[in-house]
Amino acid sequence: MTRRVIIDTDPGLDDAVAILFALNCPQFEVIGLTTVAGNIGLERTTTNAGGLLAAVGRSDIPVFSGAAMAMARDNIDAIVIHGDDGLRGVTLPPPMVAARAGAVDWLAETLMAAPSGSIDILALGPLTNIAHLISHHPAAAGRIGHLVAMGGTIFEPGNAGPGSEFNFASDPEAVATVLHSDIRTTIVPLDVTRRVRADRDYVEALRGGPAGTIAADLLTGYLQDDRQSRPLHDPCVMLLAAEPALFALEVHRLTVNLGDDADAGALTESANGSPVVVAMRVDVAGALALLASAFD
Ligand SMILES: [Ca+2]
Repeated sequence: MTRRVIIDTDPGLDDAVAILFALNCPQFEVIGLTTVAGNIGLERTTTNAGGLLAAVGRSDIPVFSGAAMAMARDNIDAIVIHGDDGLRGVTLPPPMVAARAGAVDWLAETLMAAPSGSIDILALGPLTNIAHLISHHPAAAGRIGHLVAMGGTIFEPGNAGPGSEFNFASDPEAVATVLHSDIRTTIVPLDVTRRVRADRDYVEALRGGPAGTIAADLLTGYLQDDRQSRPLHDPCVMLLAAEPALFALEVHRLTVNLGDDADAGALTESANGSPVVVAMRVDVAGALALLASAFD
């Protein structure tokens, strides 16, 4: 069955590959992209989102720009990984259609206009937009069918702080807002995303159609510095939404570190934490095969 989805994103190399997969995956009808500052500033993530849609002839899908700043702290960014354009220098065409401002208001209007529970949100960046939606439009937020978010780590070392993951460290207050909400949420942490890795042979095999070639070019940028393989963090969100049986899901009771220390945004298991579904293991071969299948 096709699910209507909105992708909330900060592209970003692995975001871009995740979006291309979703556009090619028959399980999804992508009804819009909302952008957030994260991997790089908001202006660039918004341009990248529109450019990606233009590159694959899908400028019928609207782009709405959202939060330029985290809820309560300064932005961090990931230029070292993603390059200063967020895409490691892969050139996309300019957007065919200008993005509009007001992602959070558009999310609210769209959710209110659709049957309750009929739209899922696939969140690939800091959760700032979703948290603003919950805070300012709680009735609309309550109509989200399923929120699947890449972020956090349970047992793996962090990639922002010793125990904190980049998306969640970028806006810990937003994570807390989501965890405290009643939205049906599944978190896809580093424990899973670090297992699903692309190496050069895998990337080259994606080439063929236009979307596969763009995905391969993007991932080639991600593999530079002679790395053997790189994790496909954000695509795991799409893979879980498309084929949950590939993942082992567990309910964990989690709190998020709201301090100012190096581990801000880290998750901790706690008896009085919020229960949330977490993907803890993945069928790696199945996940990589499903991702590649969309680019055949
Ligand atoms: Ca991302």
